[in-house]
Amino acid sequence: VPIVAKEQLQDVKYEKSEGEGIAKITINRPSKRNAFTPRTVLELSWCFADARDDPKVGVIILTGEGTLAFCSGGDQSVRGQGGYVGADEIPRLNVLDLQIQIRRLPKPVIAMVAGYAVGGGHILHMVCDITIAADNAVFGQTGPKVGSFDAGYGSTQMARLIGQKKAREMWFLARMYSAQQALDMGLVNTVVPLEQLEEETLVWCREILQNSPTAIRVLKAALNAAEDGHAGIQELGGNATLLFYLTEEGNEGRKAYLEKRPPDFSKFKRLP
Ligand code: 1HA
Repeated sequence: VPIVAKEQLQDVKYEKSEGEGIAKITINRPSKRNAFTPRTVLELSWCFADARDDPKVGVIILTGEGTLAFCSGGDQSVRGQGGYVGADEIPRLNVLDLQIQIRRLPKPVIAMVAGYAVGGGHILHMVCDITIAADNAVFGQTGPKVGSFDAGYGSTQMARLIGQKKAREMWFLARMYSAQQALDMGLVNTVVPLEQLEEETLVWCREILQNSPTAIRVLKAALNAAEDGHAGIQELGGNATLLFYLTEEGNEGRKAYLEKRPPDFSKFKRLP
């Protein structure tokens, strides 16, 4: 069943702060260390789409329920042949679509990590724009131990974040790393005592919300652009079109077409 309303959410909690511009998306499967199934991913995707489309939302927090885990990756108990299997019995790797959705979302997404961020859950925090970690956070890739790997952003984005040597270490040995080690590697932005995690995350959100939404939107696209190839240029280019549509020059073309007259661009300056 496709998700069309908040009332349908089972695996995920979705909250919006009244008047503050912050949306919070919480993976709510604490008994499984917030592992995701295809359904969880579908629900997360619905929340991110809502947060993207809501003009009142300026920043999004992604987190996990409880203090033991942010997310432990794909739920191995529903892993079948060819992917993770949901009610429709179709094996899926739909978290890959979710990674793209977070990356392309024109608003900052902040991962708020307490406890384990491992496997596919570790990749989710890496594709977020900023990571605030509690001092009990543990980071790692388990793929080579459980027969999995992410050869997409899970590899390329990791190498960008921590460098090639460290990325190879993290994947080949599949060790766990403390919050402090993650900070030293450049994997997270800051580490705070667990009791202050939410408070500190809100401080970062509020600081971002005071700044120009357009500047932040274009910067996110710019920071993605080179690494995302044609898709990255398209994202950045879309921002140029958006800004152009807001100008008088852009609107002269549309008006002229509708008025069935030639466009008159003569008054628009060619700046150096
Ligand atoms: O690599 C990909 C993908 C690649 C390409 C495209 C798509 C991908 C999609 C997904 C993934 C992956 O995520 S592969 C990696 C899958 N994840 C893991 O290998 C992590 C497995 N979990 C653990 O290593 C540990 O549970 C833990 C380090 C996160 C926490 O350890 P802790 O605190 O000792 O708790 P533990 O007792 O192990 O777990 C609590 C309960 O949660 C257990 O269930 P119970 O015995 O109470 O019934 C445990 O089985 C369950 N659980 C935890 N993580 C998962 C899980 N059950 C299913 N799947 C899990 N990921």
